[in-house]
Amino acid sequence: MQKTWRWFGKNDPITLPMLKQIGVEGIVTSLYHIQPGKVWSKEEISDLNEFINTHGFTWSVVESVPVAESIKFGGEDRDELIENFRQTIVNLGNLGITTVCYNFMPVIDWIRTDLNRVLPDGTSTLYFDKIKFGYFDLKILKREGAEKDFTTDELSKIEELDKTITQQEIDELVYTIIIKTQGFINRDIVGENQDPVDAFNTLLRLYQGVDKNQLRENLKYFLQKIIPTAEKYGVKLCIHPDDPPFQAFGLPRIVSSEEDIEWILSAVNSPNNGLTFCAGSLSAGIHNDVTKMAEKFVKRTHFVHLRSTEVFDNGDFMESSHLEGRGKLIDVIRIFEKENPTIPMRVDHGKLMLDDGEKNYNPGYSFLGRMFALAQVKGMMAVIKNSFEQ
Ligand code: DNO
Repeated sequence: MQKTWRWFGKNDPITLPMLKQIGVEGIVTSLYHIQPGKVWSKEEISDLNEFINTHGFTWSVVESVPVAESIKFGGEDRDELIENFRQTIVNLGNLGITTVCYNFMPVIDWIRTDLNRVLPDGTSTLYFDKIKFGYFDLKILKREGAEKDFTTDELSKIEELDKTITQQEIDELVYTIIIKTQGFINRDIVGENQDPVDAFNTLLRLYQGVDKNQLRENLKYFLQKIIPTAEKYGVKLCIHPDDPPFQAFGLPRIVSSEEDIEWILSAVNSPNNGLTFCAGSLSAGIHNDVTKMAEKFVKRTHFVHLRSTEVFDNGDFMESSHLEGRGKLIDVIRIFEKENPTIPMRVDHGKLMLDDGEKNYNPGYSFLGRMFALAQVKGMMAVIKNSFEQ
C-alpha cells in the first residue's frame, strides 16, 4: 500500500519536507477554504497540486469533497449542488487526481466527547463517553424523544451527571462536539455569530421525515448522477463509513455495517463506486467484524484508514494503539497487501504524546503520535510482505 498522510494544506504546521523525512509517499488533502456545494476550479486544484508536486509528492487522495447537506436530505436545490460536485470531479480527473473520499453522514461527521482522555502512560487519546453524549443530547440539545436512545440505567447516570457537571464542562462539551471536531474537516457547520446549540438544532430539523430508506435513496440518486462522470474521467469515489457506526441524534446513518456497504456498492454497481475502508470507524461498532469486512470489500476499496478502537460494555469507546483493539490492523494490512497492494492508506489519528499537546494540532492529527503509529504500521507491513516471500 502507498503510505499517505493527511495534510491540512499550506498553513499546516506539519510541512511537506517534514513528511519526506518520515517516509510518507503521498498526500491526502482537500481545498479546505471552499464551502461544501461550490465547484473546485481547475486553477485552485492545480495551484495546490503543483505545490505538492514541487515538494516531490503526488496528491494521492482527496479527502474529502464534502457533500452539501441539501444533497443528503434531498432539498430543492440538490440538482444544482450535485452538478457542482460533478464539475469538481471533472476538474480533478482532468488534472490526474483520481481518488476521491466523501461521506454521507447527516449534519455531523465524526463524534467524540473527549479530545484528551489521559492514559496511564501520560499520552492522551480521543474518547466517546456514552453518558456525556447522552447529556449533550438530552440536557443541552433537549432533543424530543432522545431518551428512547438510552437505557434506564444510562438515563439515571445522565441525571447523576446533571447534578455535578459545571458550566465550564458543558461549554467544553458543546465546543468539542459541534465546533472543534467538525470545523477543520467539515468547514464551519454553525456559521458566524450563532449560538452553536441553536444552529445545530436547526440543522437537525432539516432531516425531519428523512429515515434510513430515504437517506439511502438520496445517496443512490447522487451516485446515479455522479458515477457515470467518475467512470468517464477515471475517478474512483470512495465513501467513508459512519463514525461511530450507529445512529445518533435520531439521524439515520447508512454506512455503518456490512449490509449497508453491500447495499451502496450494488445500488450503482461500478468499480468507480467504492469504499474508504476505515478500520477505526467500523471497529467502533460491535456488530462489525473488521477482518471479515476487509476480506469481503477488498476489491471495491480505493483508500484505507488504519486506526483501531476499544469498545467497552457501557457503550463507551476509545481510540486504541494501532497494534491493538478491534481494528485488527495486522489482519487488515495482510488482506490489503495481498489483494490490493497499490492502494493508498493513511495512518488515521494518533495519540497526543511528548510535546504534541503544546502544538494545537487538529484533534486526532498530532505529529509525533501519528508518526509513531506510522512506524508501527510500516513495521507490520514489512513483516507481512516478508512473509509473502518465504
Ligand atoms: C476524522 C475523519 C473524518 C473523515 C471524513 C471523510 O478524523 O476520519 O472526518 O475524514 O468523514 O469524509
